[in-house]
Amino acid sequence: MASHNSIKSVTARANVNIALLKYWGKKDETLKIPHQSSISLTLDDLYTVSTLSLFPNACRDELWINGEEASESDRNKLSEYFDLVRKIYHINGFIHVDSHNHVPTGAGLASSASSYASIALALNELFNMGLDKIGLSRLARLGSGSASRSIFGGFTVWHHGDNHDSSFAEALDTNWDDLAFIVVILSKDKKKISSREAMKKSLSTSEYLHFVKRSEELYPLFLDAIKDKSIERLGPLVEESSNLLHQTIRSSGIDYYLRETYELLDFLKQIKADFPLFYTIDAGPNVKLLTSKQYLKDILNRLSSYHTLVSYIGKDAYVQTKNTW
Ligand code: 2P0
Repeated sequence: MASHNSIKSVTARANVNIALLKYWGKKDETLKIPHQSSISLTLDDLYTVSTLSLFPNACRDELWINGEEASESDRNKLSEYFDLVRKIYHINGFIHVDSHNHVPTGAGLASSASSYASIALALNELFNMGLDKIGLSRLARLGSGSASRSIFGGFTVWHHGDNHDSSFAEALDTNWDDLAFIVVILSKDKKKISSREAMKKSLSTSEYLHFVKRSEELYPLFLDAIKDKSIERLGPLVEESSNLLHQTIRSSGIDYYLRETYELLDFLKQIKADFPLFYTIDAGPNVKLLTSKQYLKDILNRLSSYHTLVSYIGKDAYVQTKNTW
């Protein structure tokens, strides 16, 4: 494969995604191959823009996040990813990354998915790797599992696969676009236990086997509900996958919910009686609510005492600019 071409700096943008059928746990830690397939929805207006540059005299990879030099541990994590990519794709050169997250700080929306997806897109251009979108999802997965799904807009499925080639995401062919997410921000604190650490702990629990088995059973039901554009069928599946995830995490002695999370879930019971409204919760205390656009205004009125933000369905990741010098 080609090493440097004439392009020396590339800027790419990718949106965050919310898992509807959750990914949790890896059978290959290095390649980030999951035990089960997952399904997500890519959001708009919540995204990362990353500029990757090649400087001739660089002696290590560099990482800047939101205009500030990243911590040594974040830089090392990214450098480990680049080491893996350099090895698998036979490319050379240290890379300077300048990443900007357009996600409200502490909103509990994982930016690792949008970050690594944007980095993968830029890498492909910078090193003239010639990857198609499925290839890009493999490349993004090596950085963070959920990033494989942020290459695509709309509904996306990540096929678990068994190795680097067979584990990739792709878009589900649907034009269902009247959905909206309300993110209810209950805490802005950085989580104490990373998803990566928590996943490892879950693997040794007996609940985890149930998580994988039930997720596999849910998978075709999700596909049917999405194909039929039925929020009444999709919503309960989304809640079941979220509950399954948190039961599994709790069985390893970790609980990402706060008192406020439990209180909100209780409060939601009243609103859920009046509207199609379904919750999903990731590795943090904040709550994401899935509904149809037509009910948004009324639901937001009922949630007026909460800090919320609204997001709709977003598009594929894309390259913004390429520069030579
Ligand atoms: C998901 N999460 O499907 C699940 C649901 C959080 C809960 O993927 O170790 O940052 O980099 O592969 O992708 C968060 O985990 O973990 C995640 P790594 P990642 O979105």
